Amino acid sequence: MTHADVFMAHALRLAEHGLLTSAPNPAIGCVIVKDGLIIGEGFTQPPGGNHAEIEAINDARVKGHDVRGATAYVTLEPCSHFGRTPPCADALVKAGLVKVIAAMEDPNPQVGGQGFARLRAAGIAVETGVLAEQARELNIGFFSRMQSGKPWVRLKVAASLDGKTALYNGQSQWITSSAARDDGHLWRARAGVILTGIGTVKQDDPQLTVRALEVTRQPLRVIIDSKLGIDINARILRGEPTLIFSAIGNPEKEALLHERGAEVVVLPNAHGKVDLPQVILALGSRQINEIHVEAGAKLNASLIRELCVDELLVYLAPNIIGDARGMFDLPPLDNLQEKFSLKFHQIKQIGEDLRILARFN
Ligand code: AOF
Ligand code: ZN
Repeated sequence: MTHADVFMAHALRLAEHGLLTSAPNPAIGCVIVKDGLIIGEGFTQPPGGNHAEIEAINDARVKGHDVRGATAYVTLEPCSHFGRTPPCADALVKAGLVKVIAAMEDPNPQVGGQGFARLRAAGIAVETGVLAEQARELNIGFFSRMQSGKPWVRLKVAASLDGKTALYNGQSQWITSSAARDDGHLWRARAGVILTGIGTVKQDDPQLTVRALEVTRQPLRVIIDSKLGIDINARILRGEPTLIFSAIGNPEKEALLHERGAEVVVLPNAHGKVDLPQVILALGSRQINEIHVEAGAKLNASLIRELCVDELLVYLAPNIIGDARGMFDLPPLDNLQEKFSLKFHQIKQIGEDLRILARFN
């Protein structure tokens, strides 16, 4: 590890502090280094609040340091545009920094290299590419949305070692342990949307909120309900906002749902079902970076068949259930060549269970 790697790793750890609050902005970290010492630290504040660089400059000043002549390590290119806040590149110039080391360029077309250009034009040395892969991973949803218009879709399943998620009678509590359930809530919390299907709403009457940890904002709950058959007394409609995608309009039911604070969007495909790829794009237009799917085997399968999933988050418990419900309600294949191939991205033991992150190619 070089010195630059060490400081950037520190900036990445700071960035993580903003993971549950910065959306739709990426969670960015910044450290200001002078004479080999960290004199200021910052991370992205909730939208409208300071970006990481401004926080780090302020932090150094509050601690009585002179930032002139210092180097900033930032996990993303400093911004060059007037968004909710003024450009960080200008603030770094004004503060008298001499060097900026960024993990990578900002994929936001409003920035996209112009932050670096502004810094260079002001005589500041710029380096980029330090721990770029880690920086991208941390904000994978933001990068996905900026590059394709689509949020990053992570589909969670908790299953026994033989891949079963529930008994045929619906009983599913609890296959995995409490450590895995708490870990699952952390992934819920960092997503902008928790997506489920009408089958799960009917079967489990879930709340799909983050409860295992304290959060300042709850993800938007999104329900795929082709026939708009949701019970208006469903628990998911209480409290936090809910968005329902259906394939048919039903003004009366929609009015009832609006009274409950839910929004209904009619988005059919040619088969009379909800158009799932369009749902993903629609959520991207609403500035959602990450979608966390917690649904039943049917919707899980449709999302996979319609190539809407980027990553599986699988908790595997060390138990065997036997004949029971599986993860994906996919039809039998005639040929193994038709299988869906993934790559294991990360495997970790969480309490007694295994957590597997696997990505589609
Ligand atoms: C930075 N530092 O910490 C972050 C940046 O509307 P605004 O002003 O909050 O700007 C949001 C955009 O700024 C966001 O889309 C992304 O391009 C960039 N994020 N930039 O210099 C930061 N979070
Ligand atoms: Zn900025």
